[in-house]
Order: sequence, then structure tokens, then C-alpha cells
Amino acid sequence: MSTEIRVPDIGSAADVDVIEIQVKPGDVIEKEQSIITLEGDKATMDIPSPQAGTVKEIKVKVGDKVSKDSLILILDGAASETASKKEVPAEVSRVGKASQSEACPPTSNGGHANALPTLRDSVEDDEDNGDAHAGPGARRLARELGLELTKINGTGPKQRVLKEDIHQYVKGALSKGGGGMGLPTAPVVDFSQFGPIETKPLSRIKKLSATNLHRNWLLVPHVTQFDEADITDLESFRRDQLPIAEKQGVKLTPLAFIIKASVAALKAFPNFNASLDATGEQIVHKQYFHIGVAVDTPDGLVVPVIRNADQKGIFEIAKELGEISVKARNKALTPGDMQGSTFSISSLGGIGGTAFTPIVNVPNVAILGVSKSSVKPVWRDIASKQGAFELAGEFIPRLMLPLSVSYDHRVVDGAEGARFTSYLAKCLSDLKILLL
Ligand code: CAO
Repeated sequence: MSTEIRVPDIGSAADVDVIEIQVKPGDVIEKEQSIITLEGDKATMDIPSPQAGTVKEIKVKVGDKVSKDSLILILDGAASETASKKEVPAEVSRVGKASQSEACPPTSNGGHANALPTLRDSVEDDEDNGDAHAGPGARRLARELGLELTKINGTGPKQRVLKEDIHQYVKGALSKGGGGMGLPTAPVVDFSQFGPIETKPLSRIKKLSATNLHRNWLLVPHVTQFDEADITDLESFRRDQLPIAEKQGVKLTPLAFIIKASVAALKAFPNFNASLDATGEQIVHKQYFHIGVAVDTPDGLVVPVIRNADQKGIFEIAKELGEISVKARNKALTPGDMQGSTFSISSLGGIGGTAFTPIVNVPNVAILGVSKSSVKPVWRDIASKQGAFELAGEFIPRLMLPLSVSYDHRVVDGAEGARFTSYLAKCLSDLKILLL
């Protein structure tokens, strides 16, 4: 059975332009699927089909002017019950900056009066694309893809952006490389023209970490907070413990203490022991403390995980660190050994440097970079009166450990970043906090 689909009652808006046809002959359409878009003086609106069926013939073209009851298309196989008085809302969106309301008493097919919403400024929460010239369908698509309509060339009437323009834009962006993000690509250079060269393939680990690091660098808005911890007392304690550790076959480096201090700071600042969920709209706080530790191997960087670090003592952590380092360097880590971290640490303290900016290990939201400790003069105020600024004191030599905490600024704000880092420094400076 064929059914004529006509323009519903669009109120005072007569002789409005057809600016987009969203279906073609042969399309199987669903009830309430948008079939054409109309544009009046102040608004655009999608006209939905009042029933499901197969489009047999389209009776309008872009640029036509239509009014109530103008024939839009012929639908085959349509169910007759749907042509009854049912609510079929027209989707309406703003044109330019129009803000007035316009009455649009609605109907469904065949001139049956229905209760459609009033034609109004905008029904779409579409602030970014508000000024763009596009219909509701194109706006919806742009919003789903996270695109700004103003950046897309419109090929419709009056440079209106059509759905096809959006598809074209996405195809173009993908074919340009840079992961389809419009990133410039590195120039192709023949280095041999400048001198002898040798080309080697990247190791499998380097290729994998390259992909992850690049993704994390692009995805996460990074901030790095720097601080220093006075680890003089900690180092003295560690040195005292070395013979005992040695007897147990454990290499006790500052890193075991740093892991323990990190757990204390993570407990005090749960936003650092968290992940953003896939929607980016919820934060998942973890009640376990699994610390990923970056290990340098001849083939590249791997990040095995020390699980439940909160439940382990310093010696136990040091022992495990030794084991995972050996496993990493022998390429014996399993995927399970590298999963589930809640926070990561990259320690370059055994190598050198004063600070660096580690890249957040997604889905973690923060990473601690540790550089080499050194003895520094630290001012000790011995005559501080409340409210007075007096340089009465002395410089004393202290062993200072540089800390660099990079965090995801979507989850952690600057003040929290500074508080976390200074709390971490405090935990390392005050053995009582650490050992309790
Ligand atoms: N300041 C001063 N000395 C430090 C120190 C610090 N912050 N951290 C470690 N050290 C000392 C250790 O005490 C040890 O001294 P001794 O040899 O005298 O005992 C020496 O430096 C070497 O330590 P280590 O590196 O063997 O042990 P670790 O526990 O500190 O670290 C591991 C273990 C696996 C993390 C480390 O070997 C490693 O691979 N680090 C590199 C991580 C990396 O590549 N990160 C970059 C990621 S971003 O690209």
C-alpha cells in the first residue's frame, strides 16, 4: 500500500524552503525518522515521517517552497494505523542567532492535526555549534562526532552544512594522517644525503610504548608539579637497614620508601588513585593501591605493577621491585604483571637529573617522576617570631629528593596537585608518617 506523506501544519510558516532531503527512493525508513528539513525566517525544522515504510518517490527538491499539505513523498508498505493522530514531534533548531519564538501548530501526515511542539529558538543543547548554518540532523551528527560545524564547508543553500559535508570532512581529516586529528606529519627526509646512516627497526616494546605514549600525550591535558623532599632522615634509616636487607637478599633503594610514601599520599588524595570512565564524565576511585613502576630495559620501557602496596612492608616491596626488574630485563613479564596499576612511578634517581616531566600512564590520572637526590643547603630559621620576617638562622646541609608529579588536569586541579605533591614530600621527610 502506498501512502502520501505531506507537510504537517507548520502554523504561520507558509512557503518555507526545503533545504535538505534526508532520504532517497528505496530507503527503508522508520517511523519518526527525519525525511526533509525546512527553513523558515527564524528557524529550521526536521519533518519526521509519521510512519515506517520504503520511500517510493520523492516529490520535492532542495529549493522548493512548501506549505501545509504539500506532498513530500510516497511511502510504500506503510502501516495505516500510524497515519492516525499521534504525536510526531518536529525537531527544530536555531538559524543564526534568532531568538524569537514562532508558533508552529503541528500535524502529522495527511493534514491530521496533532500536538507538535511550538517552533522555537532551539531544542538542541548545542552551544559550540550555535552560530553554524545547519539543520538538526547535521547538528546532531556533528555533536556525536565532537566536530565544530563552523569549521566545515557547507555545500547546501546559503552555505548550509549538510550531513554529506560532515562525512566529507571526516574522510578528509582521516586521509590527511596524524590519526585523523589534523596533526601535521613529520617531513620525509633522506638523511643519507647528509652523511652515513644505519637503519634498524624499533623493538616490539618500543613500538608498543610509542603508541601508548603518543596517545597519552595527546589525550591528557598534563600539568607537572615540582617539589623537593628532605630525605636526610630517611636516607640515614635506609643506610642502617642495608645490612639487614642484604642478609635477606634484598636491595633496599629509596624507591621502596617512595612507593610507600606514594600510597600514603594516594590515601589522603583519592583523586590521584582514580581513572576517568569511558564517557569522561565519571571518576572511578579505586580502593586498592597497585603501583606501576617504569623499568628501563635494553628493549625499551615496561611498567610492571606492585599490587596491594598498601598491605606490604618496605622490605617486601623492595624484594618485589628486585624481582620485577629482573623479570622485565629477562623479557619474562606476562601481560597480567603489567595490568591494573592505579598510579605509576618513574624513577631516574639512579641515573641523574634534577627534574623531568613524566607522561601520565593512562588510565591512571597521575605519575610521579623521581630524580637524583643531592645535598643542598636548606635554611633553618632559629629565631622566627610570629608575624616577623627575620633572617636569623642558618643553612644546614640536607639530602633533598626532587619530585615531579604529572597529572591529568581534567581530574585534578592545580591546588590539589600542589597539595598532593607537598604531602608526598612531607611523608618522605617524616619517617613516622611513612612507617605507620
Ligand atoms: N637519588 C639518588 N640515588 C638513587 C635514587 C635517587 N632518587 N634512586 C636510586 N638511587 C640509587 C640506588 O640507591 C642505587 O644505588 P647503589 O647502587 O649504590 O645501591 C642506584 O641508584 C641504582 O638504583 P637502581 O636503579 O638499581 O634501583 P631503583 O630501585 O632506584 O630503581 C628501577 C629500580 C627498575 C626503577 C630502575 O632500575 C629503572 O629501570 N629506572 C628507569 C626507569 C625509567 O626508564 N623511567 C623513564 C620512564 S619515562 O620515559
